[in-house]
Amino acid sequence: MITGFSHVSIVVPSLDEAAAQLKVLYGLEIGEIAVNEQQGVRLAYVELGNSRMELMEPSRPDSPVAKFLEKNPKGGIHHFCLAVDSVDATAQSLAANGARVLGDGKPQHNVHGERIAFVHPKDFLGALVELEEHGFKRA
Ligand code: CMX
Repeated sequence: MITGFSHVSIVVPSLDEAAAQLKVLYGLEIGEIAVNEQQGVRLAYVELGNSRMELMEPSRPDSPVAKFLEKNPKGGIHHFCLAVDSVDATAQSLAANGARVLGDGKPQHNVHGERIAFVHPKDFLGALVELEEHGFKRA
């Protein structure tokens, strides 16, 4: 069951350059940079009070996010993320209703260790959606 909105995620060619631009133009600070090896991303968050923005760059050449940058060299919105009470239960319910949950079925985790899953964009109005277990409550 969807319980809230978690974040919007933007892929950037360079986290350092993105951080500098957000600081100079908007007075926004990025948090600590972390690496999620499983997902192949180096990432940081901009806390916005009622929500957050996630900035990601590839952490290795075969990162899925590197593929995104090949198609969008200047970066752009990659996905948005909804909090759910249970990734497994939500994925099962989606599958039962014909929506495709991406991946090979192995559990995936975000940088906080929470369970995540991605829904095929064609089954969510054309947008890539991440489901994050309890992500909203962490805020
Ligand atoms: N926006 C829109 N469509 C996208 C997309 C995007 N950002 N990324 C992929 N797609 C489309 C593909 O074109 C493909 O469409 P078709 O089936 O019509 O050809 C479809 O979605 C499936 O993509 P795929 O690459 O074939 O499927 P995979 O299962 O190999 O991988 C995905 C899908 C989205 C999980 C992977 O490409 C990806 O982006 N992984 C990174 C996930 C991520 O952002 N993790 C960060 C976690 C952050 C944290 O630690 O907190």
